[in-house]
Amino acid sequence: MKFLIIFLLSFNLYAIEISNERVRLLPPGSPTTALFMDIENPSNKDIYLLKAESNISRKVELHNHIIKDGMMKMEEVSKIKISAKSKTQLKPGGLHIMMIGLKNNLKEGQEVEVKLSFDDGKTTTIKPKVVKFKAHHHKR
Ligand SMILES: [Cu+2]
Repeated sequence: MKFLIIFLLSFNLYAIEISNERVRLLPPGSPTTALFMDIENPSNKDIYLLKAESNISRKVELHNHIIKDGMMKMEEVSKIKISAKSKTQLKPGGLHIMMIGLKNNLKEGQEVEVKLSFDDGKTTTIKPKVVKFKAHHHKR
């Protein structure tokens, strides 16, 4: 019985796997930036990211990009779904975490602390680095 409980606890700890986390470096004076990552859910249950918090900005919001009247726009979303046995990618042009009202200019290579809260009551703190993104071109 003891073994079973320990097994379940450790399984829960690894219900979410985060990789490729990075914060976009923007020119000094930029009021906002975005955080991207891959979130993997190896469990049998859908999990939702509900909240992100960081002390580098006044506000942190979950965002998605939508096409409205032929224009790409950002929109706040209340949660981000990570389906059972799958991976959700937060990436440029798609889902992302928006840091609004940066308190200081971010430096390349700087580590940022971000706390993520999920709907199963768990939280995890990640330390993404600030990185320069390569200019990307839209494929047609
Ligand atoms: Cu945004």
